[in-house]
Amino acid sequence: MNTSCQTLADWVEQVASHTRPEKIHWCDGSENEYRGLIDLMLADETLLELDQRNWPGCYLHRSDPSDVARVEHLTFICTPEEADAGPNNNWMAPEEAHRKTDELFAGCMQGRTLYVIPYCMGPIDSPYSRCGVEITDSPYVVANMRIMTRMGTAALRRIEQDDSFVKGLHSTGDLDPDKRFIMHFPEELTIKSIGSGYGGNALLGKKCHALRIASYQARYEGWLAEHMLILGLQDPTGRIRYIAAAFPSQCGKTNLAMLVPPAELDGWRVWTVGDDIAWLHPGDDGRLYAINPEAGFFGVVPGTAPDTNLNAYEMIRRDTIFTNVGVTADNEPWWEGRAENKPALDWKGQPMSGDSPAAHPNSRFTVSARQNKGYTPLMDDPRGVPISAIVFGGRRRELAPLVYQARDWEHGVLVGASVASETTAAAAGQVGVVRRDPMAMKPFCGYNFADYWGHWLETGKRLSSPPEVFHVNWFRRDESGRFLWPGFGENLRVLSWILDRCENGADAVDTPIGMTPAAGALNTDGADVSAADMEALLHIDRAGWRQEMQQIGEYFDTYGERLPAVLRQRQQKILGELG
Ligand code: GTP
Ligand code: SPV
Ligand code: MN
Repeated sequence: MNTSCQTLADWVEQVASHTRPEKIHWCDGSENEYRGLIDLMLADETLLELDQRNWPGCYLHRSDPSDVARVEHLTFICTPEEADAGPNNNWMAPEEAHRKTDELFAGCMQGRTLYVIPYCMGPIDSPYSRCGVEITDSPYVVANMRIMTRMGTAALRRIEQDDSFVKGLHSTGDLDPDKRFIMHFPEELTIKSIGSGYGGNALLGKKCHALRIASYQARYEGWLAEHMLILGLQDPTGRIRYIAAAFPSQCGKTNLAMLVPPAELDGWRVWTVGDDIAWLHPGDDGRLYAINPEAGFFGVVPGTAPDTNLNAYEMIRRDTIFTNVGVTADNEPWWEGRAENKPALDWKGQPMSGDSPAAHPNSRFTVSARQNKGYTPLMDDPRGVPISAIVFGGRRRELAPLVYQARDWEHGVLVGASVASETTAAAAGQVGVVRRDPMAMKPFCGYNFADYWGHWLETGKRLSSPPEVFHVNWFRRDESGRFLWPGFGENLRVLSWILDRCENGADAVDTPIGMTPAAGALNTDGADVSAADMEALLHIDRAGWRQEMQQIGEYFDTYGERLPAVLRQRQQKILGELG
């Protein structure tokens, strides 16, 4: 036995007798172990070595071409009552879900090694952190989990102390999409994932644990698990304030979290606390505190360029696992947006041909957060950071203005619940279709959204100094498809207006949907944006918004009686004001 935690020892034994692996390896999280896994994967070509002179410690993994994104249609929340999963989730009865997956897991690790990965989401010594153990037969998953989480012996010690952990069972199976399931059993703190080796389907600490299971736990324990970046914004006086922002997948979280200020905004600095997930707790002082449960970044590669995200561009020059990018003739990784060199092979390893991209649109880098220039030791602070503003956003070609502010917490919950965004390559399916994605949690909330909004409203009541709530949209376009807003580093101009608003500074115009920047209140000196574009970006199209608020009302209808009454009241009030 490798642990004093009897529950864990029993579970590993039971899984092993069911899946029949050749070997069992308990991960200690050491450098040596990582090195060994890399060598193993180089030997069987799960990993390909990239040019080690210019890209030290960098490797390429090509996933199965049918396994390149999250699969929302194969992801289930398995609560005893269907209504508890809500219209926002696929539901399966727990017995059926266990039966279906247990059948597929039977004997699936024969000839393979079963890895036991103890991990901690959040700083090891934080009361807000939660542990899990992932069992997997994929060395690629182990290597990624080592970068993405606090993994190994320290986590195991904490698990033995807490005597509680989330059980995540994973196998790549035979990668047959018809035998692929991502099952969540929130009441059992259990995940079973089979048939995919990719990202959020397979690195179970991330979306499965830190969002779906954690959101469910958080509801009963009085906190929030959210799809949010966390950044510290240092102004020219040296003062740092913290912002948490929820945008759907591939809508700009990693980029915003690592923002490099434009030259005109001298003296500002951004510190990255997290780029994808935030766990939020009301503090004793009535403020909301955030920790990032992760330790690394699993970021979108395409578009990572010196002029858009210099910090990320430099961060992934060493000790990075690339998944599904192209390669150059001299064996460097290549993706759309990388200025230098050109691709020889695409992400499938085929010679480049026609217009098809070298890197898959959902190709990813996995890298330790410590390699980021914006790294702050506050990432490891067990208390987390106090949040001044919560920002929701989506990718909307039309309608949603560059920025607006909610009137109060309740209105903020309505603004979050109303988020809609174009679908992206992060999930299998059609790209570019606008869908409702409340709080950017549509694929990740482990329970009924109506109850979740209720929990947000209750959380607000426990905060004497709640964060101000905003909505942004970096993705407005004109008829020709051109982005109206330059985005990336320039987004700092919007963040600085947001921080001013948090202290009742900066002029705003009162509109039915909330407060927008008054003319000239948003500093655009030196920004590449015309006065006409700026006007379009801040314009509130009343007819369009009337339709939008009506659609939000219809969406709320699908939640029936469980919808908190106050959300309906606020939606009706705004609809009335839009005349
Ligand atoms: P996930 O990891 O899937 O959750 O994505 P994310 O929300 O972290 O998005 P990310 O920052 O990786 O950005 C996704 C895509 O949007 C990339 O191709 C970026 O280049 C692009 N992008 C990010 N910020 C901006 C922006 O301000 N303007 C524009 N036009 N594009 C942006
Ligand atoms: C997302 O899709 O929001 C991601 C990538 O961050 S994954 O880990 O695959 O969920
Ligand atoms: Mn994400």
